[in-house]
Amino acid sequence: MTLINVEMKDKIALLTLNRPEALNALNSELLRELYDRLKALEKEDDLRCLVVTGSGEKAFAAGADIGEMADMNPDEAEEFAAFGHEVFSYLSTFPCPVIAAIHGYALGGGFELALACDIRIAADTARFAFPETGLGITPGFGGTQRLARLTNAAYAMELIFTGRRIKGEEALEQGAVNRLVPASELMSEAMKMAESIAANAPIGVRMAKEAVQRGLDLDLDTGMEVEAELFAECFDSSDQKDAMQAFLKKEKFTDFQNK
Ligand code: DAK
Repeated sequence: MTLINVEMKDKIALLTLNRPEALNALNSELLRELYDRLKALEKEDDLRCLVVTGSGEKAFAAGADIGEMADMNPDEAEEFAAFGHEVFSYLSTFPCPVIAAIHGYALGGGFELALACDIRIAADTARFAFPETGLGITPGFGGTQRLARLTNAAYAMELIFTGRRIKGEEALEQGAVNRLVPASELMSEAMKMAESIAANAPIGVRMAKEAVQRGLDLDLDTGMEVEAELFAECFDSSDQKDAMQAFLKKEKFTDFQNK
């Protein structure tokens, strides 16, 4: 059985965590498969956007697999942590946008998986929390860092220290998700957003993602320099030339070649 289903829909890859009997809990096998699938997808020249979701009605992902972690010794925990970090940072720097489509539970590592994506769309059934401190650990897949950057440090600390479970409305209000939609519209909204990204020039989208991400760790002036450098790289592409020429001829250009 495969733990990650991948469906290509035109230029969009839909990745579905496929472990519904364990609420898509993230074990090493699933993380390994996610990593391998991403590596294979990176080679697809036509790929423009990824959408990540969970299978079943109940969960996006209910966290790292507690059964697997429970008896780990420190060496095993370190290995699990190192590989998990590699997978999550690969996902977050993947060379096209990644949208999380979240329904049901997004807890602990599941919340962190959503936070590692570029954009989050939540269904009204979504429930977010960091239960880790109640299990004697800290969030370890980037939650302490990403939630604090996305919302603010005090809010991230409140959620992490208390383990309080929040609904989509609060996540939206705090900026932890981009959009909140009825569950029945979750996938169509996520695909619609992916399609509008896929309609743009891959080089522009890719460089913009890199500029935003690198800039988050920089002061404004250095961030502007990074932006200028990535802006300049776009001028090496035929997509930029073709799209601008088409504009000058008052034509609409949609035939981006990723070149
Ligand atoms: N791990 C393993 N199995 C899980 C699971 C999880 N996180 N969450 C649910 N399951 C399994 C349940 O054990 C159950 O399996 P069976 O008993 O049927 O075999 C099945 O999924 C259905 O769950 P329930 O029967 O419990 O369903 P309910 O509707 O009653 O409750 C629930 C749903 C989501 C409220 C409940 O399952 C629950 O509380 N789950 C645990 C949620 C949780 O605490 N998540 C955080 C895990 S800790 C690190 C990296 C990562 C992390 C830490 C460090 N480093 C790199 C250092 C991350 C840690 C975590 O995510």
